[in-house]
Amino acid sequence: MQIALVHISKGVDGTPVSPVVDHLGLEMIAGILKANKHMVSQFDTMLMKKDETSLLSELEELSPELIGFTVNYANVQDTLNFIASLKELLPNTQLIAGGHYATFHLSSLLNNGFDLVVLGEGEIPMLQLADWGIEKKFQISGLAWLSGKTVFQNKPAIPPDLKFLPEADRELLPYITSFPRGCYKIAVEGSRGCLYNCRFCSIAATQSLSKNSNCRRMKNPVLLAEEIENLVKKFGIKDFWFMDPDFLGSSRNIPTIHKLGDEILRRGLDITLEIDTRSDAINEETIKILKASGLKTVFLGIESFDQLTLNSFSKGTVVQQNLNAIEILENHGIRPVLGTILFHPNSSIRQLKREHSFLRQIGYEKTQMLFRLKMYRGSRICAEEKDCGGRGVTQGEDYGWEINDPKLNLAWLMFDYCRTALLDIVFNDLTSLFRKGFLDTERFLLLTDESYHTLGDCVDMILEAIPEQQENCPNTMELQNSLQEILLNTRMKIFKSL
Ligand code: B12
Repeated sequence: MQIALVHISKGVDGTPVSPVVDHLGLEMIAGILKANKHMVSQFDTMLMKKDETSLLSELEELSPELIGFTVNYANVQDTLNFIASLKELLPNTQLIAGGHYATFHLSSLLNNGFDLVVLGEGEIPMLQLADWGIEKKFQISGLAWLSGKTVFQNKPAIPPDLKFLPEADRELLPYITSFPRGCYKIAVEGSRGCLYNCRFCSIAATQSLSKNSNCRRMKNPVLLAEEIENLVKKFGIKDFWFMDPDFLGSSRNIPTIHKLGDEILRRGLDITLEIDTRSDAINEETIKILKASGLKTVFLGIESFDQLTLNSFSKGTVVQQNLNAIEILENHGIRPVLGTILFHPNSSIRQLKREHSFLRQIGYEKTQMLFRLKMYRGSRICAEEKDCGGRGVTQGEDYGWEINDPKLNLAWLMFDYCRTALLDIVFNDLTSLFRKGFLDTERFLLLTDESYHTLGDCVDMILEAIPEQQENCPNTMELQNSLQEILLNTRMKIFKSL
């Protein structure tokens, strides 16, 4: 069968602060389909620098029987607009949506033009659909569709052991290497699933749909090192990003991780690695081994430096573990990128002050610059918090819940005002200079850090102005003017240094 897989990619710039990444989910689906003799073409608008009009005519010409779209919060509206035009050109092609967003928003996607939604992992349902045809949809686990106005939904598929999945199909990788080094990363995976069940997380939510909570499936480390070596040899690629929700996992997984590190080192690949993990999994020995094999950056799901907040998220970590992890990474010269959730339904000014006392020391430039909880539909917090009523983040919205306390809301508004102004320096001014060749990667990153670091000064001012106890809120205009001064100074300092 002829199949197309499409990623209408939004929200990535192809710069050192916002590198392009290939879509491993679609590459894995293409891998299993091709291994089973189906004809598959992949399209990624960012990687291929393709606009939506030319994509439309290419798809019309190809005229596949199935087209799968990966849908997320950032691209859902553009994808829906796109399929509205596509349906006119290819009325008989089945349009399928997949991914985390699709899994939890299947009804609105089906009501807005998609013929099918695949819940959770897509390899097996897509293969069965391609092998058996749409008529057999009743027998294919993980499929949802509309009949009249009613949504029909089969049970989610049982996620397969990773050893049964063929390798990802990397046909689009030659496009990615047209970006300068440092502006792209190649997606690989060592595992799927997470052993934990944090209340805010939609990965845990997807796992629990298929009754697969607290399970982690790992790849064979020798085969994975071989896969990486082949990518290096075939495409000359050097920078890898592990997509695992939690790369290190529990202490039982550590021997496998060490084996992978040793295997990569033994092959002398001279590559860089980035992983996502939890603070309680960071230990000296593992970090030493991974550093030797190329580890450069670790995204740490810190969430908070306030124990009550960590407990309320069912995170299962303590503040000291967060601090230890950061220290270990920095001692080894590895860059931590801290995922933080400072604003959530139980936040208070007192808690923010506690968080700030740590982040002021660590430096806000080490954070991901996202600070407010996103209520992902499907997550426990989204179902349980009355503020949100289970709807979660919807199209055109950022967070999916309101802040009711006026003081906290003011703190957020000021925080966000500064955050966006600093992001603007990086994503507009510095990015444009970088693109014109006035800044190299190293300087771009240095100036980015300098910009983000300023958030610490801003938060000092915000928290000083908003009292914990007193009823009255401060004068917003005055506070905003003072913040603007700090932000203007930062901007000027950065531009003077150029
Ligand atoms: C890498 C990554 C990114 C990269 C993008 C990589 C890329 N090219 O897509 C970057 C940093 C750019 C990114 C951005 C965003 N991301 Co992101 N990202 C991830 C991350 C860490 C790994 C994704 C991955 O490759 N997983 C491994 C592959 C094998 O799995 P997969 O992609 O999920 O695909 C499988 C299934 O989902 C499904 N599937 C996916 N697409 C399709 C399509 C079809 C047709 C079918 C049948 C099945 C199917 O089948 C695949 C194979 O089993 C995940 C967390 C995680 N560990 O999964 C978050 C995650 C997917 N991202 C998330 C979000 C919200 C975003 C943003 C919307 C954030 C934002 N507000 O800007 C943006 C979207 C921008 C965009 N690309 O359009 C959320 C999604 C939450 C949700 N409930 O929807 C996640 C789960 C993280 C989280 N919990 O916060 N992200």
